[in-house]
Amino acid sequence: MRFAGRMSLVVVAAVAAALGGRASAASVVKIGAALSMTGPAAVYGATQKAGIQAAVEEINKSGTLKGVTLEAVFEDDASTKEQGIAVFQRFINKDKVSAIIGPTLSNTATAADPLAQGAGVPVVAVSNTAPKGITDIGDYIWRVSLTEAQVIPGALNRLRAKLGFKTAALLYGNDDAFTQAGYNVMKAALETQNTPIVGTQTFAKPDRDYNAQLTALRALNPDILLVSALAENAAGIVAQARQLGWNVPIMGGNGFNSPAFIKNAGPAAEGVFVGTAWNKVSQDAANQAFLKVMQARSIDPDQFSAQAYTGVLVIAEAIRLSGMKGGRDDVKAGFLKLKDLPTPLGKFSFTSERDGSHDPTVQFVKDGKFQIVP
Ligand code: 1QQ
Repeated sequence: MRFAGRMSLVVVAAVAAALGGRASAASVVKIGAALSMTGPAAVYGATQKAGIQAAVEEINKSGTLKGVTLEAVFEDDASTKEQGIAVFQRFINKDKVSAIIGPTLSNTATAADPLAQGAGVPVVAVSNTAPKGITDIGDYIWRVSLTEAQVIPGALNRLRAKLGFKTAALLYGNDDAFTQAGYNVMKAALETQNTPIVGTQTFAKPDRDYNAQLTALRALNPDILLVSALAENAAGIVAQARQLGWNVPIMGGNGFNSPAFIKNAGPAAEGVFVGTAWNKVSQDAANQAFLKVMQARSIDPDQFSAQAYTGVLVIAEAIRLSGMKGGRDDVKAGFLKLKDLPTPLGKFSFTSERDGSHDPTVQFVKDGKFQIVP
């Protein structure tokens, strides 16, 4: 009897310590990550997930968020609006996350983000690049990824100076919010820069044969071909253009920024240009630290993992700026204060429109890898 009494006291003490520990120490802040693990954007989702996992572990290990532990909850948005909506509902109502990262595609975001806006859950877009229809949904929608409008006009100017092109042709996917928006930006930039557009063709995500469009554009003899496509279509388009023997310089939109594009296009990818939000060779301390973290995990990072990593960094910084409070409105309040945060993308701030702000650059494919245009 005495023995049992002693035991139960020990048990009570242990339980009390555990409860006390939990109450005084770590509150867990959940971040929902809605990423494309299947469907046409799966190549981006895979590296985004790697970036988020690395950032969450690094932040928890560093102890910068005293009393707060981050926890990422991953769900597949399947590259579709329908699944994006279902995942957002789950994050908002069931997992009760403090913030959502994603969804991968702008197309999905246009349908899912309004749910978060309505529920007062902050969203951090880390790969949506359609200039309109994302952050203008409302004051809970924020974005780390630079838009096509922030990247493409400058990239075109750089390439014009380098290549001296005088005319252009356009090829774009007409069934996706991002590929359409990218086309609008390319067209407007060429017009502003007084470069005549000699021809325009379209395709849709399920298409695999682009020979008719490429042949039609080639006959118009443009000096450069601009393509707004997701990675899988991009690889097919570039491979088929080169198979036709068409050696025109090609510049892609953000969909080209995946190593999967290079892998799938093979040698045809050589020389293709793309504006990018991440300067992989940046010597900035924050980028070097990111490269080291990824290397330790045996991951060769891409722009999408760098942006996703940055998405976690801005949420962590927002929590810190809110006095280590991680409620939904604490995170949003922190975003309003965040300024010049060191990230792999450079010193990061939000614009007054809640979009990202940092310097873009231009890369091209050389020896099967992206290299920064010198
Ligand atoms: C978008 C994009 C895609 C190419 C990457 C996920 O930029 O949908 O906005």
